[in-house]
Amino acid sequence: MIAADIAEQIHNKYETAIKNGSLKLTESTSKKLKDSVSGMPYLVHFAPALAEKPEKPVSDEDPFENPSDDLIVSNDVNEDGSYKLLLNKYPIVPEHSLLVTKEFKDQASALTPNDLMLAYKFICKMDNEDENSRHLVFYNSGPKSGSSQNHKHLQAFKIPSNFVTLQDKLCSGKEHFLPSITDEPLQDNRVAFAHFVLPLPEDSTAVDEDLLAMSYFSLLQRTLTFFQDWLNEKPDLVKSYNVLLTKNWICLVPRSNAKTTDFKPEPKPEEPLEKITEETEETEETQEPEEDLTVDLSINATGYAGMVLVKDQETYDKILKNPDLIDKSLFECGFPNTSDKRPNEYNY
Ligand code: B4P
Repeated sequence: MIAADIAEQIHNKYETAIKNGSLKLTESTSKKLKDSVSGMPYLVHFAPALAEKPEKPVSDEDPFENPSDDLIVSNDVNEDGSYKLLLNKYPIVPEHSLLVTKEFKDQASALTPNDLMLAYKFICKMDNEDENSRHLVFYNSGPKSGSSQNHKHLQAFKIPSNFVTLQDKLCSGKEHFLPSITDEPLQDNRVAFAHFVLPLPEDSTAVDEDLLAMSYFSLLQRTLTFFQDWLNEKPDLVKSYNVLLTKNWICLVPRSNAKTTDFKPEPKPEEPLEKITEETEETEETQEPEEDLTVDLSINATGYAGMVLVKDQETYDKILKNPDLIDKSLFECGFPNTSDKRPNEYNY
């Protein structure tokens, strides 16, 4: 059972950790943007100080095994010996916390019904803090999901006020359902990347382990299908995905790359030499230099709720000029949207 005053405990621990220097909030500026095609809202955090941070942990040590007391909010947050609650040592938003398994478990392992219920109850307790407070719990699973630590952990922070995510829009006014042959999970066909969303019951007392587990596994089944289907074209694919959970919905996103710079575009089919020569002759004088659309983004689960972390000025400038580059990046780190495909076309 999670303590009724857990939000207050996190707040107090965070304030103390900031004061005594055990934790440092990295400064960032934030900008709201919107995709011109899908209308997907984005919140871009620009944190140039993070460019200095190594991408991979510098040592193999597990930071969650014996964390500093200054970061431990609870050693047994669910009072069942399964999870501890820590403060994130390197946050860019205040009170970013981590639900970490007490015993080492692999970050690539599936969420259990107990993990899901704990995450949901945690959100309910945190959202109760005040009526405008909404929290996101997320799980970066597998090497391409954006995760940097292998010890199983879920992360949680408050969704910035007045920020409406893609999933909020998709689920607005929709009742909970489980997918069936006639009812596919929700997926917005205006964004380029695959994502699977289910609304959760409005009444939290109707949500139990079974409902969460059935929702999660039905989305996981669709998510993992990509790794079977793409095996011939991309034999190096490793099973990776993101889970995003709020009080209102659950979303899974299959992942192909952790960073946009890892994306390898499909080679263009070769054109006959004759044709290329002709076209070159005709267009030589009028051709404009192509706009450089490459950006350097590392994307974790939060990106697929529209919250994007940018560490370098060049990428930030490009995104401000052309916010549609975010959809392109989410696509490059995910898989193509499947909302136009019928379930029997991708064989579950
Ligand atoms: P992972 O799932 O493994 O990785 P991540 O959140 O993508 O963060 P990463 O570590 O790759 O850092 P990044 O530069 O992308 O989570 C591991 C978590 O454990 C991280 O939160 C990490 O900070 C934390 N951690 C590591 N060592 C720790 C220790 N000794 N004690 C306690 N906690 C420890 O991102 C930099 C930061 O920004 C991360 O905190 C990340 O979670 C956060 N972030 C990224 N995108 C964000 C967004 N859109 N909004 C708000 N915060 C965001």
